[in-house]
Amino acid sequence: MMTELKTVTETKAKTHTKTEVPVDVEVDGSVDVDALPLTTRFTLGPRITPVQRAFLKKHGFLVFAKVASQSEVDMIASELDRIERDFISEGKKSVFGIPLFWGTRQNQPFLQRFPFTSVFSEKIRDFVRDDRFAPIRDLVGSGARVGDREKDGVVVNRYINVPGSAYPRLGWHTDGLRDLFYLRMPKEMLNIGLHLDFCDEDQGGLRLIPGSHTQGFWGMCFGKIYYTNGVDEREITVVTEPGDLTVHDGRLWHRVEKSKRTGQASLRRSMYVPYLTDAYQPKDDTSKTPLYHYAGAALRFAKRIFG
Ligand SMILES: O=C(O)CCC(=O)C(=O)O
Ligand SMILES: [Fe+2]
Repeated sequence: MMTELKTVTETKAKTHTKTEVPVDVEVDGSVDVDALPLTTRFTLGPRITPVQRAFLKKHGFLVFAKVASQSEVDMIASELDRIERDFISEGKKSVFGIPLFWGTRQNQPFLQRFPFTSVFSEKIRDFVRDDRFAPIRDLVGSGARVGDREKDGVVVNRYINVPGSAYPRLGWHTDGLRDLFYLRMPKEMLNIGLHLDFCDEDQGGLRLIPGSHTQGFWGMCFGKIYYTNGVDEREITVVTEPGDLTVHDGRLWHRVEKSKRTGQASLRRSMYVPYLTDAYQPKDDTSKTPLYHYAGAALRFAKRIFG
């Protein structure tokens, strides 16, 4: 019988208390996925297990504990600092048509969303191709490739709660807005996120509504108001440690909550790797800003003005 090691973090997300008791539990192949808590942190092995698949199908997300080491997390963080320095000296405003989100921090420019990082860093490019991610690629679809120059590439977000922050949080959305914008049903799409910082309830971070990936087209359009920020009673907090990997279905409603902390202690960095199976559509310096980026920006602007 298949045996799988599971880490469980008990978090009372609903009541927003902070009782986190990580426990390692042995789970055999016959485990009933309904019996697993939503706070389950799985271990990524050589293949995705049936239990992991069932959890993803039911809830629309998965958390894998400590997939990257601290030294890999540090490597990514320092590559970001280098890329930021280069972009500052070049006065860059966008990459391949995708706008850069610049904030300020201690009166210095601070880049809060880095698209296409693997184009600017060989180390990141190698890292996202590591063998340990092969089961994740297979989960997306056989033959899935890393879209270094497609969509927004390997994106890194840096959320921070400081006065000049352009990006302390991100309101409710599904990742299918682009397709909805073109009035077509988003295809099943998995988002693979690597989390560089410890993130508990107070740190804000990823909130999602489990099971909301099954809602269909209208639910994705109108299930919630895009880019609003309120707490939803169905939401859960995804608690992460540096190096944790999350998989979430792009049709799931999710948001990023603002940190209750301020300054350096509020920094949260997440890296999203696009694994793609559709036709190859690379971008370059002549690529135009996609229309849905304007739609997203307009919604965020309207929200700022009208509340
Ligand atoms: O930072 C995260 O974990 C989520 C970011 C996100 O949802 C997005 O960029 O679409
Ligand atoms: Fe998202």
